[in-house]
Amino acid sequence: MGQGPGAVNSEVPARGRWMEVVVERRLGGIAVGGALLLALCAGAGCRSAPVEAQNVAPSEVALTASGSPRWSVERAFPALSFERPVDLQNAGDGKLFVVEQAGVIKVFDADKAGEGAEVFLDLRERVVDGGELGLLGLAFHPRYAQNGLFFVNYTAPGPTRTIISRFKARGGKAEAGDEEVLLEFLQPYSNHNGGQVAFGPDGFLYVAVGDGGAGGDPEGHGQDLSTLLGSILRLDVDRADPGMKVAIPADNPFVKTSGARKEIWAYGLRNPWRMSFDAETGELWTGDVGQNALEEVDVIVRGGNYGWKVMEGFSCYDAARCDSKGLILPVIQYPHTLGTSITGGHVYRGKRHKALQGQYIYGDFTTGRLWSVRRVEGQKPEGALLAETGMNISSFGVDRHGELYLLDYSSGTLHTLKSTQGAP
Ligand SMILES: [Ca+2]
Repeated sequence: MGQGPGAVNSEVPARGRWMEVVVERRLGGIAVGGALLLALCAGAGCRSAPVEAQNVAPSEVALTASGSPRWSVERAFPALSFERPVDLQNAGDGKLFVVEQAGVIKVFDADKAGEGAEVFLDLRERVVDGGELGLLGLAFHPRYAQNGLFFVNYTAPGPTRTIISRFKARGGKAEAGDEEVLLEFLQPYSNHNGGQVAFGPDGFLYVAVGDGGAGGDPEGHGQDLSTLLGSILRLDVDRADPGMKVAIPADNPFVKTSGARKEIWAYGLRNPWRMSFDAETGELWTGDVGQNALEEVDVIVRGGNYGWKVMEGFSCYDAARCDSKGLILPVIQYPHTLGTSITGGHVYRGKRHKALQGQYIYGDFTTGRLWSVRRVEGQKPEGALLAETGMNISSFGVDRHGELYLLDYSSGTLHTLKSTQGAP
């Protein structure tokens, strides 16, 4: 089974094949039901200690009251299109940066998009691209305006490995030769490379790492704290510990755990494809791509174990040793009848759409369905279908005002949400 950048399924993808597979897997119509909703982690408690999993009963995905989507997508910046875009970031000003999987970052001024986009960084000679490999993530230093520093996550060849590196922009552009590699680790298979890098409100850099690939996590990386695979990492990129290019924050959860990698912030993930911090609460949200049945949304907390491969979503995966004790279950999941490769999005904090305030908006790469989920303390999360976009949603991004964009991998275009019922 091949796949897009976020991974769909079990087998190692053949390079260049995934798009055919996406077409094969595309599902028609609005399917209802099957997915569970559950709040295990609400409010301030989410950010401290892991929450223990409980026995949960399934309930249905809540569609909007009418049963039909209330939103559609419309093209943003129609003068611009990109080649296989996988990330969109802003640096705190009016510019938007689009990451193309082959290894190019392009930049344009959102108010002057008609003038076109320019190359900000070209890393193609260092990147191995195809399937789920490539340049996958970009994060600007919180003080980018002063120091010009930014960070990328990409896969490099010979042997295939993930590289997290730092660049310094000069005069609004960056050069491949300015790279400083901060961290690298081997990727045993070509798929499940995670790829997001994002600064938390604490000023540390968080890195999403998949389980290393193949299907069914054959080497058990998800539950193995001695490997960086299958984890979210937390790094201090403003300092360096002896023998390292980064420092380990003193309050990382496993700094005193024998045999554990001290970079790990949370683990038990299969392929966290796109993660973001809620600009208001500071919570870290991700979509974790499932194996054969279930796609899930997780809120990541310090030291949390998100279950893979003991669990897939709310269900047991590795039944021989299925014990959900101590595991953090998803905020919400959906079954493969609705989509087969989740793309995590953002908690909406923009001004344009009041109806979406505070909702986490995410979608599916293969079916183009777009959903929201809202967590209310003490209640079951409310999920809703927002739109059937028909796109291969590879990522989301926000501008400096928190307005949301969707990236269509196939056409390379950017889109915004539009209410179809006149709601703000
Ligand atoms: Ca999980």
